[in-house]
Amino acid sequence: MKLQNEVILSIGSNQGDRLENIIQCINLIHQEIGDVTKVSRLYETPSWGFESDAFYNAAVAIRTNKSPDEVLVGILAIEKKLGRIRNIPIGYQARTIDIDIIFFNDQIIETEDLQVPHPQMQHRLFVLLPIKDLQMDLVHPILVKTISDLIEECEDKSECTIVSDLEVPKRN
Ligand code: PH2
Ligand code: MG
Ligand code: MG
Repeated sequence: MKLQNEVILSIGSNQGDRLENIIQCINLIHQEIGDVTKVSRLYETPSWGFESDAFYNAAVAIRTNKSPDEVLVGILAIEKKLGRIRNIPIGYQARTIDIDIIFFNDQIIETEDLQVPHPQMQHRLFVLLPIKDLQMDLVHPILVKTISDLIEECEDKSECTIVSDLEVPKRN
């Protein structure tokens, strides 16, 4: 049966073995949330919005029959498995792994737990550049702009460098 939902996830790590964290994360997403169909290149990006070590960032596209809430539950479980400790939020903190839902089909979701599209994505080059690598002709359902448009208009000019290619996990 065809998996119904196309979901774009942004992944970041700035603590521990960043490469290992990102690779493990992609594999766990594939095992536990949905088929990973596309993977961006890996970027090193300066910490945005808080003083901390540089991040590794990437993006993936998945296909899944899970609902947005079910995807979120899966994400939180993977973050926990990869050693993320969530303290009482006092702004941003360094983390072994962070997984954010950027798009869920072209749906607009506003609940207490989840906002999709991710409300900050258009302001963050570390989200936009990896998503452009996916080459999917995505259009932001609220701003009605392509990823290339958003990159062009983005006020974030931070220096994001390509580290390496990343592999798409083998099909189950
Ligand atoms: N995530 C944040 C805040 N700042 N900066 C970079 N470079 N990469 C991130 O993934 C990131 C960030 C909040 O989740
Ligand atoms: Mg985040
Ligand atoms: Mg997050």
